[in-house]
Amino acid sequence: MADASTASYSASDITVLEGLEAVRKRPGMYIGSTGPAGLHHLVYEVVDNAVDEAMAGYCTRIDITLLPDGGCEVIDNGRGIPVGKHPKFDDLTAAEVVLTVLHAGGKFGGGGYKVSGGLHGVGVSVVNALSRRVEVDIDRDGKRHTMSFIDGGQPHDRLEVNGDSPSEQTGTIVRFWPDGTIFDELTFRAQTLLDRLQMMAFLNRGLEIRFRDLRSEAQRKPQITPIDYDVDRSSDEVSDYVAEPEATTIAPTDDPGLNPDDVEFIVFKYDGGISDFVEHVNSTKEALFEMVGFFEAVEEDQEVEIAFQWNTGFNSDGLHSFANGISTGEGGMHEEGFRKSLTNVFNRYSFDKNILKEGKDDRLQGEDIREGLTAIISVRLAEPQFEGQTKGKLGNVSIRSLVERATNEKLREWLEENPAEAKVITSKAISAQRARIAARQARDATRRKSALDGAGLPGKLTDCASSNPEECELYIVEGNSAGGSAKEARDPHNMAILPIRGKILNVERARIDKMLNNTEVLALIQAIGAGFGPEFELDKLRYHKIVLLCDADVDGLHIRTLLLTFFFRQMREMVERGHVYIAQPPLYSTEVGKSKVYLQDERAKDQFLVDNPKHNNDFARLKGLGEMDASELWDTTIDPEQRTLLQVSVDEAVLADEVFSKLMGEDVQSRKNFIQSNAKDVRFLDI
Ligand code: 0RA
Repeated sequence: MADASTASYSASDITVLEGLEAVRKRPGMYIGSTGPAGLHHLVYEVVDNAVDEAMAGYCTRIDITLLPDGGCEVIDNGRGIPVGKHPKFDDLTAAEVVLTVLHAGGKFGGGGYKVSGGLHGVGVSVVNALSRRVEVDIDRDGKRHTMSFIDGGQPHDRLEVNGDSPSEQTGTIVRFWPDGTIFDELTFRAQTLLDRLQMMAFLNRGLEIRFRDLRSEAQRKPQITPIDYDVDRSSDEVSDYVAEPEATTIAPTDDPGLNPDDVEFIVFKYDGGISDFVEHVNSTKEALFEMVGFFEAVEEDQEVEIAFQWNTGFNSDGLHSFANGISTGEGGMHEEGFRKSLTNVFNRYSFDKNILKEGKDDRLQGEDIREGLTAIISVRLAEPQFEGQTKGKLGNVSIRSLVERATNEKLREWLEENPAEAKVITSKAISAQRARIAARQARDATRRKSALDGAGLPGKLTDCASSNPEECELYIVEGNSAGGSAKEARDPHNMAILPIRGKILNVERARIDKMLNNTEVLALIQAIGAGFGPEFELDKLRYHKIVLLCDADVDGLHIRTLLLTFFFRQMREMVERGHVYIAQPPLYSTEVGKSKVYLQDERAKDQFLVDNPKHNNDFARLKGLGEMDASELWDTTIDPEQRTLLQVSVDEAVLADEVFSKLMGEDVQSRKNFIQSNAKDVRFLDI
């Protein structure tokens, strides 16, 4: 035990701490990774507990604050974690058990229709295990109770009453400081948290979620170091990262951060729930009609709500589903039920109303009807079964029939009640059907030329020698001259180069048949070798790393975004599984003595000047990849021993969709706003 001042502990308490030790030994098993995703997971874990209180009907508001010293505070106005003696563990209160025993976060005792995240419900004890300090304040029974832990869950101050609760309120405050010996990096990224919090607010109608960031500018920036050839920084090894014993440091402690009185909360509260969600997603697109459709169905121990609206776009992947507030990105029974019924309802309606002629016209396919559809399916059920590779697939069979029955009945009703809307949706579906048939013909024609089946590789591709996809990397390089340097610089054993000239087609605004006429798009599909769209097969990837190598200027950013949009829309699994990376060529170079030093960006340059106050050469700004010769390009950007690759991640697909629509869609103003507010932040491109 760390602290001699704590009260004595019995044998069962020691098992408790052994449990937390297991979490510290294998953090990845509990929070996925020790990278940024795992770090943010800690916040979600605490917030999820508060949301559970909201789902149970006891909590109406959750406040999340990022503290200047690297901590995070989550306040809820729920019932407060129970503070009485725990029946199973002698000497421990229930609150201490919740904080120190794995999986104890669940609501013990009580019955009824309990709904909880489940998947993420590893419990706040995991947050405790992975924090260097945790403070908990509980308002319950009119009293303020407090306790704290240090060094991964060691009790520091046991639970005690600390006066009365302010104005008879109840609730829980959890403050935690992630452990720098566990995490690769300790800096929270506000936008990542905001995306998730906003999603939670949409999914919990009426719940108020507020966020504020009290960190100064400097405290918000992750530490980065100038490129230094003596340091091994093979930081692209994201998945195999083993935490170094050396602690990651946090922002300087003499920086007081911002005054809470000066910082407004960002507030998410949606009385329209998932209908507001659909409206939000479509706000960056052009809606096909104004109304957002909604229906719901409730059974004894499960319920579904569905909101939907069509836009004028061509994507048929705007269907997003959730179970107990958790994104089910791999779909599952609820999605199956909806898709099947959607197709049937629209075909039935079209034939009944003679929009399609029975026995003469082809049936609409699901993808025809889903073109331009934005829909949110949210189900709640007592014991969700999360399956699939990423545990993002809902397996409960019973929910399929509920969703299917509800959609059969209520969507048909909606169509009858809204004939004008029904008419534009069916016409759109029929155009999509025609385009689909045309695209199939175009694709077949292209196939015959052996272009897409992998047999033919694009002429512009300089392939690598190895044929083991796991070690192979495809560099997609902007411009022919940079492509030339990259060809010379690469390791021909496992690095292939594909130069892309000019702007590739904006796939956000084109249907598939048109895309296939674009040579750059064709070359990408051929080189990657795994098909596209619904026929994309991850197993066929010819390279496990797809690296985008673009200039660090506005044009480069644009091309990169076009490429990411294309991958996200047509090869999404490749992005979701972390196969897409962004190379980071440096922005500056300078001479130190006889050797050249490259600096990644403005911040690295500033840091360099702090570290080398006597430095008196002027810095050269590298204008483009083309300016570096092959050896410079190798040293700064490609050499696996020295490069820093950014792995592109998709946290919330439904919101990533929004980002791409903003960037690439019809709405010019929101695109401008987005680029202006995020252009400097491209280092953290997790969409
Ligand atoms: C266990 C049982 C109950 C509530 C909680 C835990 C609880 C945990 C957290 C974590 C953050 N905020 C929280 N709020 C509540 C049920 C309480 C009861 O039956 O009164």
